[in-house]
Amino acid sequence: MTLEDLGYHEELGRYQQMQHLHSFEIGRIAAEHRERYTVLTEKDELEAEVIGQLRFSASDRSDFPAVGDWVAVSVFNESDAIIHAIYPRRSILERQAVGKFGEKQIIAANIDYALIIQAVDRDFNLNRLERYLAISYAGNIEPVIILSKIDLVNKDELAYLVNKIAGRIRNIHIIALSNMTGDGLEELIRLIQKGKTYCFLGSTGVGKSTLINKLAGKDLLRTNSLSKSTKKGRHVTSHREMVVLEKGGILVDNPGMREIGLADTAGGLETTFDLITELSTECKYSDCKHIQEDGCAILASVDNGDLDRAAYENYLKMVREKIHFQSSIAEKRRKDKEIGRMIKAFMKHRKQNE
Ligand SMILES: Nc1nc2c(ncn2[C@@H]2O[C@H](COP(=O)(O)OP(=O)(O)OP(=O)(O)O)[C@@H](O)[C@H]2O)c(=O)[nH]1
Ligand SMILES: [Mg+2]
Ligand SMILES: [Zn+2]
Repeated sequence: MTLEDLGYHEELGRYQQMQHLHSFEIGRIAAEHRERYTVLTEKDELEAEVIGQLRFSASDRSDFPAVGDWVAVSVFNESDAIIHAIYPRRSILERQAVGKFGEKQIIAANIDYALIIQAVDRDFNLNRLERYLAISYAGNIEPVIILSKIDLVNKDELAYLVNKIAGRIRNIHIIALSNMTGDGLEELIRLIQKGKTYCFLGSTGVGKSTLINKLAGKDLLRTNSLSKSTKKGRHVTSHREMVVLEKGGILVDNPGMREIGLADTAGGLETTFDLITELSTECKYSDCKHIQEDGCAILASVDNGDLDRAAYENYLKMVREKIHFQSSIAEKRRKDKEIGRMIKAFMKHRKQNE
């Protein structure tokens, strides 16, 4: 495997020089299992841990490597390694950490395309699609919508669903496919380029791992159909994992996601709801919240049917969530500072009494 197969680009070389990282090998994080990482280099697949220094200076999870990260490693015992540094990230796909107040979780780093997969069955949900779009745009990542399991519906039912998406979400590539019949697979294969990284997102059971196995042409990943012992409805994929295609292209499989809480969404909502963004420039007041103000162009468009009411409501919900997250972060920082001050005072006191 060459570094180019792994998605290497020139900025990495420049950074390596600037930071004097030549004495280390460069590799990409392919999987994470509880603070141990699989790192792919030009020659090897390594099992790695982060160096203590990096661990101690980390202020939160995002200072640790994530799947997709480029890292500087030193190798020992042939296949063990220490991660010394993380290269700057070109893009970050992140969400609110589930159940952790004011924290973010990196889903994957250095992603070019987010392949957002929804099955045509009960999984289909436009509000959730918009959530995935928001985190993709916020991370500077191009989203593509994949409607999976189209073997379960007829042509008319499929057209109805595609229209529903198109009626609410503009400027988006939609690929409808079936892993069973192979319909639509060619269209996805045409999208996949050598050296580019594709992150598969979606609920559990929509067929992410099955699709990656199809694209790879072999059963690399465990899927529901292969594990008879797994009960229906249980998550099959348990951790993120990168697969490098022989034909080129890097795919990242994910466990099914239930919650896609918005974290930092700079630009994410504005791009996802581009119609609302456009309309907001026509509101009478420049600080319009679009809830009940006079002369609100957005409310007027909802009333006359130009703007989908459900999209508008989803937008408001996500704006509130974003504001809430930002205030949780501020609160968390305040608390961390307080704890920092307490530790400092304690150390000082201890020194004085030595
Ligand atoms: N009818 C139909 N079933 C499919 C298709 N693709 C996958 N399946 C089935 O859906 C189930 C789930 O597939 P997986 O690939 O494991 O789903 P996943 O998205 O990776 O699920 P998690 O790993 O739990 O997130 C399996 O039983 C597959 O056989 C499809 O195109 N059509
Ligand atoms: Mg899976
Ligand atoms: Zn308004």
